Amino acid sequence: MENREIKKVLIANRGEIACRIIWTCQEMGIRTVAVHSEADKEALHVKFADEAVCIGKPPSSESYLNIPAIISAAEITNVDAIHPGYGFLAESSTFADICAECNIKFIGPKPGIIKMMGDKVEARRTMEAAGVPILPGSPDPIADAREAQEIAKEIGFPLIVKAAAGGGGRGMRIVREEKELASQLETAQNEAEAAFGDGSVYIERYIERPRHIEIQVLADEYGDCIHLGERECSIQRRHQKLLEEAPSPVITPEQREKMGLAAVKACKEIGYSSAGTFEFLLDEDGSFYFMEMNTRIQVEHPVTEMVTLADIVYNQIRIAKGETLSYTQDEVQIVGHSIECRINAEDPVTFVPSPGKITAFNLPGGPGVRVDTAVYPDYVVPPYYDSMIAKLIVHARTRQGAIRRMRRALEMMVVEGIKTTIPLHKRIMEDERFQNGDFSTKFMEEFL
Ligand code: MV4
Repeated sequence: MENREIKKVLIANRGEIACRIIWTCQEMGIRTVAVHSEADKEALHVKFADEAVCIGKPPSSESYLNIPAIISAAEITNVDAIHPGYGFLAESSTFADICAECNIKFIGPKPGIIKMMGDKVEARRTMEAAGVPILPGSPDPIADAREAQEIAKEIGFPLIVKAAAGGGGRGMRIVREEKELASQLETAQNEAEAAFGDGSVYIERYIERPRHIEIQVLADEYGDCIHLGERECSIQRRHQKLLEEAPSPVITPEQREKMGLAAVKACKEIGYSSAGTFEFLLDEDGSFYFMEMNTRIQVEHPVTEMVTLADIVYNQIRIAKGETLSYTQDEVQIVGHSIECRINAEDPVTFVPSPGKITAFNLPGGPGVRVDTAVYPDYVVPPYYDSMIAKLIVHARTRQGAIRRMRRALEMMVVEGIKTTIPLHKRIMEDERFQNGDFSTKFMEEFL
């Protein structure tokens, strides 16, 4: 196999994921370069990297999203590769293209694939062609109200209008009856135009109480691909996930194999390489439908790592080096149960961000507890970025054991000086419907 040398990696990110990437690089003997904004001089990723480069002012647009500044830092430090983490430039095909032009390996799939998956209409069409189940809907962007009415006649109501350039729930409109269709279509188009500069929308049959289930895949550059099972991500609020678990309490081994095989087959057909995630909607009758594909490492990747013993960042780097996958599908086993609680610097009732100084801090430990974080005592959480300050992850033999372990770990986690979502997670762990695995994406609407 043709191998690319990766001796030094620049991490184009901050916070816990930058630290997470550094941990694996260190284990692999790869040197690391941190980039940081002026607000992040005291950030942990800066302290743990071998080198650090300041790339601009505190706002993301002037630092972590500043492509020329990041490429300059990569050139000055002579790195072989850039790991983008999640968010920021992780799904920018433009950034991946520029990295390639500069002979820097972008740790992720090919730019053309990132671009294709960014267009939700094209992603849907591609998945349908690859045999992945999709919901009945429009094969192309909707031209006008008349076309919308024709499609509605075929798929019925309720239906959902989604932005082609959207994702993560922005620019969606649910339509429950014919007489609302034209006006809701126009609203969705206007919102999409305002939010993304692209007013293209498409239509799908609406599932009332779905679960959000996603499949983690790993694919090398030679057409081999495996899946690492599913994550259950239904517990979310306003399209922000609050906690995730693996495996899903409702997915059977047969269902897992069916969803996994569909994802693997699709990866092979489109020439996908690197780690990736297939998001599915699971209907109450057990049917699953493709929603979106994420071409990056995800926030919730640790729950998969816990139940499979895989290091997903290690696999991303191996694949980027041009190596083959290090295990076969038969060697992947799901052992026990893992839950991740996202600890945000937010008011646990209003979800208003709560940046500031952490005056007291204690991390839980003990059997089956993992904490991915970049904060420490006396650290000042800056107001400029995402409010997630830690991920508390547990692993146990059973789901009930994992819930007990999470309750214990949440009790032992101390963060003072700022408000956090720890109290909210304690309440969710005590909820009977959560404990019974009896929930959908509507869980939080019914919980609060
Ligand atoms: C849907 C749906 C029901 N039916 N599509 C939300 C995020 C975006 N990726 C798509 N989303 C949804 N699409 C059809 N045809 C319900 C949602 C949805 C949702 C999906 C996953 C997790 C949380 C959600 C919360 C509200 C709506």
